[in-house]
Amino acid sequence: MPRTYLVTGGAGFIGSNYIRRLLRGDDDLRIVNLDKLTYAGRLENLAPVAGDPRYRFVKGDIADPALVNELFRDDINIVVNFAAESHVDRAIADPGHFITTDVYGAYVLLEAARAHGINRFIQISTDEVYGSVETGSSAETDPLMPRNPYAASKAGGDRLAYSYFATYGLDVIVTRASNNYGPYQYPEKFVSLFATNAIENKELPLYGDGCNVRDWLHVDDHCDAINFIIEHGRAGEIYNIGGGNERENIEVARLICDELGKPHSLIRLVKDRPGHDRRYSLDTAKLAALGWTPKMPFEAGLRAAVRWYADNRAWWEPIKSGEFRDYYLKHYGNR
Ligand code: NAD
Ligand code: TDX
Repeated sequence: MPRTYLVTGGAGFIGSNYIRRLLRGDDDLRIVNLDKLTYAGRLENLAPVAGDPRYRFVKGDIADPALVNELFRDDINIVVNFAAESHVDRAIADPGHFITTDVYGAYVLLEAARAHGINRFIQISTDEVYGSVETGSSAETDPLMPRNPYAASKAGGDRLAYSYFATYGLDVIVTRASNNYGPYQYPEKFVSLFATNAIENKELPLYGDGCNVRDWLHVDDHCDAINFIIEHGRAGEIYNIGGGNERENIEVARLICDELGKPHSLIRLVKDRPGHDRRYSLDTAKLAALGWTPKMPFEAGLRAAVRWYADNRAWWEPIKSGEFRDYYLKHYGNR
């Protein structure tokens, strides 16, 4: 029997990279992609695999119990729950959807998994649940201190998933990855926004003093780590997935300009994000001890990602002149 994956949020940035990767080989598997197609979900991300007989797309909400239970009748073995509202600035402006999807949606999936039985449930969480880390690095055993509604909702889904292991013995693993970058990232996130703005000779709005630190993980490394954890991880465990590439935002902004041959004067310091976490940093010893480390060197990965945006204007131009433009003007005006 082929293994059947339920991938949720598979039309978004990481989920679509994950599905394209799973289908790259000729492995005997099946994938059901459940995605609501919010502003961030784009079927064009999956155009290369849409005709693959192993792949099925279902448009719908993870927070819809009737639909989710129906899908679980399909003998799902592995659940990878990517579906989420994922952008911090949107959470600050309007937190409600984050709670319904990132917490209640996770609950609906976990309940269905418990009722129908599965082999493994991967809850995709994030380094943001640890909150701002002034010194040192967050280990999986560290307390959670989320500081914005996105991070708090993700912490809710993260701990709810664990509770289904502790209480019901469901085979759950929680992964906490650092900031992803790569192709097909909705152009509201730092790297994809700055790369596409620079291509268009628009200003790059750098929050605060530009010295906040993020750890950058290439999306291919993230997807590779998820597959490794599905095969080798232990039920009930949490695994940090880091890139080992901590950089100040200003440094990344300059690298993006350099790759595109644009002047650093495009970078403009703007009003800070409220509650802006100063630094994220993951202690990745646990996953390294299990046998996985990231492979993509940051400068090469960033260069490739920026090139992808330069070479794929047809992917992001309609987004930036449509929904994204309306959202941006509403919240930031013509800054
Ligand atoms: P994304 O915003 O690009 O994609 C999210 C996808 O989920 C979209 O396709 C959207 O349509 C879908 N979705 C949203 N609400 C849904 C619902 N109620 N039901 C079904 N589908 C729904 O996000 P991403 O950057 O690909 O992130 C994927 C996951 O990884 C998220 O859980 C996020 O919290 C986590 N994560 C992201 C990063 C990062 O840097 N991007 C880092 C660590 C963890
Ligand atoms: O316009 C911007 N200017 C700016 O200076 C944007 C969009 C961001 N930034 C800064 C804020 C952060 O310090 O860049 C850094 C990265 O910002 P985001 O891309 O919004 O990511 P972040 O807030 O760090 O959260 C991300 O990492 C963890 C993802 O969006 C989450 O989904 C993931 O869980």
